Amino acid sequence: MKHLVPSTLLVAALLAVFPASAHGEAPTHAATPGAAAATAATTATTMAPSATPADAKAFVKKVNEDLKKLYTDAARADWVKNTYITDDTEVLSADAAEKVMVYVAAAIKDATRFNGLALDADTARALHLLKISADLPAPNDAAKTAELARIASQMTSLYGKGKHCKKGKDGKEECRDLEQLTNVMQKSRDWNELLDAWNGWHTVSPPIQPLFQKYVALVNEGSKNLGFDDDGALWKSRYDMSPAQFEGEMERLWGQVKPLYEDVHCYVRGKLAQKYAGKMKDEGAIPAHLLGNMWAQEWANIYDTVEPYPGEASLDVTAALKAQGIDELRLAKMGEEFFVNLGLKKLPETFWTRSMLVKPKDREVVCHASAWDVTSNNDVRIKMCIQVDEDNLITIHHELGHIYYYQYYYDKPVLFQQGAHDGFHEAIGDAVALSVNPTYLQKIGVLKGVPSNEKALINLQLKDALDKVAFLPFGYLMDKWRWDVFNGKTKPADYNKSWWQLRRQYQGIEPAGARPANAFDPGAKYHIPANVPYARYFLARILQFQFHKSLCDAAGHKGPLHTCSVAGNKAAGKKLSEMLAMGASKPWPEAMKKLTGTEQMDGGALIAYFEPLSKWLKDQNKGRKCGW
Ligand code: X8Z
Ligand code: ZN
Repeated sequence: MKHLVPSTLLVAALLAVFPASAHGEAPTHAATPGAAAATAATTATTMAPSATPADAKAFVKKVNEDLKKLYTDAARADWVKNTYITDDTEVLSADAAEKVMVYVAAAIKDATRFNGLALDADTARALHLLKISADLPAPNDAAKTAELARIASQMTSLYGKGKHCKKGKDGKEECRDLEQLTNVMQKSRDWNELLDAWNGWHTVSPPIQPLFQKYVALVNEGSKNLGFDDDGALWKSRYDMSPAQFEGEMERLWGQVKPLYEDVHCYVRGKLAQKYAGKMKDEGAIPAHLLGNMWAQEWANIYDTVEPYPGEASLDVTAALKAQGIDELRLAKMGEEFFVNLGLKKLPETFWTRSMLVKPKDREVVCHASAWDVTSNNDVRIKMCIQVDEDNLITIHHELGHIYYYQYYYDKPVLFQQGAHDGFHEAIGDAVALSVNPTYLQKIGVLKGVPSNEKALINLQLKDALDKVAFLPFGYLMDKWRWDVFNGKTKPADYNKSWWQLRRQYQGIEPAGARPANAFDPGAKYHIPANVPYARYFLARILQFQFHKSLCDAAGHKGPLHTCSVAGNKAAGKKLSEMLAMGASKPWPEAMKKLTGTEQMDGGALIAYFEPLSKWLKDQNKGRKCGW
């Protein structure tokens, strides 16, 4: 077996970084990650006999300190890379990430010497979180670790820089980036124009596939190195239950909401078949380019095509925002105001000076929205290419949800500076945004004259469902695809085939024509080249309704869930911030209990929220042949 450094250095380095004699005192040496990594291979055997609970506590303290420094270095480099993609920043970010990888792998192995000891709850929790913390698990080989770091960085850059170029009418080459192509997907209702934009973006991903294949092999090797069957097993281990139980949970939750999705699918397909008569039939799967979104993951952009009662309620939030001259900064400020009015903290001044809210004209950036705490110490920022529209109004609240989580747990040890699980992190902003409903938008003067009759309600609910419900199968299948890629059931030659099998099976979506032999369509979705697990978003769609319900209860709301907005309610804000402040310090069911009073994830609140629509859809779809 290869070692990261020559084995003669191992013991010396080990003693320098995690002294065996520490016995309760925090080691005082500043660990260099390389040295820490070097300790990995021998630690378990050399330290095991003398390890005590006090050693474990000291070890955790040291790891938290080291990680804070390493994460900060990596985040600074990554921030610059994401907001200024060049060959240099790509390497700098990869190098910083590599240091984290090496350190984390070594620390995880080192921590095995505490196995079987009776530890206090915080120490045990921290060691558990350390074990599941590797974003890019390092193989036990320095060259491979470095290669993995570089590949991961390259894949994100390729995606971020992605453009589709073709000869224009005047013979000149014209290129369109994802933002431009997205614009077409949102606004065009022309079959060919939509297909052209869809096909265009899907030419960006084939060059990513060879890198992705190597990445799969390397993260799997790294995961085995850290004691997991494969990288998917590591991802599934992050929910305070076994990977098999987690798969069961996902399936259970999907089962709760699937009938509602099928009803939405059926209704929308009927409308699209009318709109695109002659091009598609009202049966089977829906062509993937018609749903207003590059990945057909959220469909609210085609609301105009499927509106149940045309003209009954003007829900054109985009037009309203534009009419009022709201710019990118104002949109972000509106988000902050919502949280502040709940009684939560203001954003630090540095948020406004350091965030990237508008796409720079002079350089390549990764536009996919993200939220950061660069120093794990309230250096919070958003990176986003805001366009003033309804999607972005919701996304800004989503990102601020992450930022507010950071703001409430940044004084905790770094290992606890995470969501109760990653679905919690994704759900906060969305739960809050459920209160940014038309009634509220009318109150703050964005929307005018929102009627409250039955037809307007159905319009509104359908529009909501196009985003919230339509997303569910996509949220589920993204990782279903990767789980089987990681465990080897899906071979590289079948990547695209299995992707479309899942898209067909769960979403009832299919490509408009045969895909080219070199197509790598999963790579055209950010989170796949960017190595971001996706089950979190599925869970967040479920959780946000549960959280919304609890916040509404705290606010004393009476009446159906869909009529609730907790805007300005301090009791709801208090309840939320208390849960946020827990970070990951306790298993997620405890955080869940704090906010909702239960320890289970449950789709019931989502179903209750959409009850009026659900009844209406059943009526509409009567006698039609639903399903695909
Ligand atoms: O990636 C995101 C956020 C950043 S965590 C913008 N989302 C998923 C996506 O865009 O695919 C939010 C919804 C789902
Ligand atoms: Zn997010």
